[in-house]
Amino acid sequence: MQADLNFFIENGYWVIPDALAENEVAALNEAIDVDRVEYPQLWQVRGEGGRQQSVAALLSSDAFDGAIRHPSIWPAVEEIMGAELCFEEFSIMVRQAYAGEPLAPSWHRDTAHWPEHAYCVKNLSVVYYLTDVDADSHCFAIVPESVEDKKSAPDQRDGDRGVEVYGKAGTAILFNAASCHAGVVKRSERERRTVHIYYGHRSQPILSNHTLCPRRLLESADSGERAFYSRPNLMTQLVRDNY
Ligand SMILES: O=C(O)CCC(=O)C(=O)O
Repeated sequence: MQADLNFFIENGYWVIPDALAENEVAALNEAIDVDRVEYPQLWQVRGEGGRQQSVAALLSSDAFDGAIRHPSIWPAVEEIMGAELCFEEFSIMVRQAYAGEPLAPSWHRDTAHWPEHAYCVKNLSVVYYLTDVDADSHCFAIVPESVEDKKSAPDQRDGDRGVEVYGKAGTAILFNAASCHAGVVKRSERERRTVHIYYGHRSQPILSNHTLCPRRLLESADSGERAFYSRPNLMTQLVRDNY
């Protein structure tokens, strides 16, 4: 773990191969298939050569819950984030097969740096690959940036030094959401599926109102889980308090 943490400190990301077992990947893909058939209206079509995304999957199924605090990633998430760790966002993305002209990746940073934090992380993201990803398929890419560099709040947003991350279905990529990153669309006959989770700190402002968090998680019988979901976004607070 220390070597991986050191890599994270130097580069801002951490890859965990085989984070999900084959049967777990299959179960998630099956739940996605059901969700797309039953609730197509909840899948946003976002262009970018065929990007579809749902931020509502936690509402239609509990099949995704286990990925959020999965034992294969959880020690790393806790180590990086520290004591005030809380839930922010959950979504599923499908990038369809693409036969068009190459698209310029949209390099961006999701959030700000937090220089006062031990690893400069305001929000951590975990991306799970649910399909095999290699040089010929759509992939996640990130510009390596060390904790030391982040302290000077860099704002470069190009992918000149970007690194494409490949891995089998079941791979998890943890990254500082303030790092410059992009989805890279390839000319590919393969669909790519991913789960995207964001983590924050209870003391920090809410990241987004994208994900409505279900009551079964907010009011979990497990005190650790309840603490993790105890700083819901505004939309979740309103639903919890009024409905
Ligand atoms: O992997 C991708 O397709 C894009 C991921 C991304 O941009 C994000 O997680 O903010």
